[in-house]
Amino acid sequence: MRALASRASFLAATLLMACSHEQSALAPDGGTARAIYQLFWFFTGVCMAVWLVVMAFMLAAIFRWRGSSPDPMLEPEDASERRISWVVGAGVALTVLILTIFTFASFLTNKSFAEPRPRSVTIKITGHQWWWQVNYEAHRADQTFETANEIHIPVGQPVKLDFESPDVIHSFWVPSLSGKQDLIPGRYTTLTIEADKAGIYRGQCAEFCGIQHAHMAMYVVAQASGEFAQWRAQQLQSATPPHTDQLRRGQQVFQASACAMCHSISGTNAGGRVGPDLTHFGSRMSIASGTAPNTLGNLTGWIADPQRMKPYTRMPSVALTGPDLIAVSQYLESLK
Ligand code: HEC
Ligand SMILES: [Cu+2]
Repeated sequence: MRALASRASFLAATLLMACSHEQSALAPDGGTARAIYQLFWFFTGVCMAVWLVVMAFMLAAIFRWRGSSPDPMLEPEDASERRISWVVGAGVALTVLILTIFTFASFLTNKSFAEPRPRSVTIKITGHQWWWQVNYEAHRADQTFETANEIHIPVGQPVKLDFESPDVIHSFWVPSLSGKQDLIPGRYTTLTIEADKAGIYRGQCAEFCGIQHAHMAMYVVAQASGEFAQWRAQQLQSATPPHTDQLRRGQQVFQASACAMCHSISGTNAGGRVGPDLTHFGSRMSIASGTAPNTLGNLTGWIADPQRMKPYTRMPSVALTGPDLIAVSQYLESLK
């Protein structure tokens, strides 16, 4: 049974990988990530060239040393003295020139990030220990909705992210799409991301934020604009009402136990604001910020003992009977 479950989750992970992109700043797929990638290779290339030149000079010095007996330092020859000061002078000038070019190149790259661009979607992202709250903003309140740990964006369109943190400093980093941006308590920060290709991009918190910092990942799902509109329309809906006795039982368990104090499910009386919104939990890929793939088995394990899967997570274990545990898990998975 256990082997089967682990094989199933391995399969799910493999499927996830199949359509996902490598999490790497060296595999850029969007505007600012590409600029950072080019800057990186420019710096690396120039530094490599400098290193090669230095090594060449060193080897030349080793092979040309003739072991002359009278110490040359004691009897400096005018000509060699002049040559040495010329070489040192040129070395200093070249170093200053290269550093100036580097400073200028990184200034220009940074400046290009700040250029205002029309952005079709604005998303507010709140970092919590240790998960991401995601709110899609709109001019009309009935067009806004909340989700967690998974951000859908339309391909080829700049998307504005506004950041907030109520607890400690986090850092939002999806290496293939952009550089890092810190989320600082009491301060407003923002970032524009853009994906050139459809696909799933993994990112994670890049600023140590407590014991489960490593389990604070997120996925950016870049979709063609039609698919994105469809996803958005579905997220705007209230939760699917339970349509079997078993699912109804799951909903009752959820509403009658501590779950509803911390989680919201729109269209029900669960309105807690402590943990992730679960209105469309069944449509998400992962549980607890990328800690495990979202399968019924993993979910049951999570609800039964969240502290085992993610020690010190802010979700406590809630005592449920076996049948209640299964019913509530099935209910949450039905919330597509
Ligand atoms: C004290 C508040 C609290 C209670 C009570 C609570 N949770 Fe949670 N829950 C959280 C927090 C906080 C998280 C985020 C944990 C993390 O990722 O570290 C969470 C995460 C989850 C997730 C994963 C969501 C996601 O998108 O990754 C599910 C599912 C969940 N809780 C279900 C339940 C159920 C079912 C119950 C009742 C049996 C329950 N919770 C009780 C606070 C709570
Ligand atoms: Cu963090």
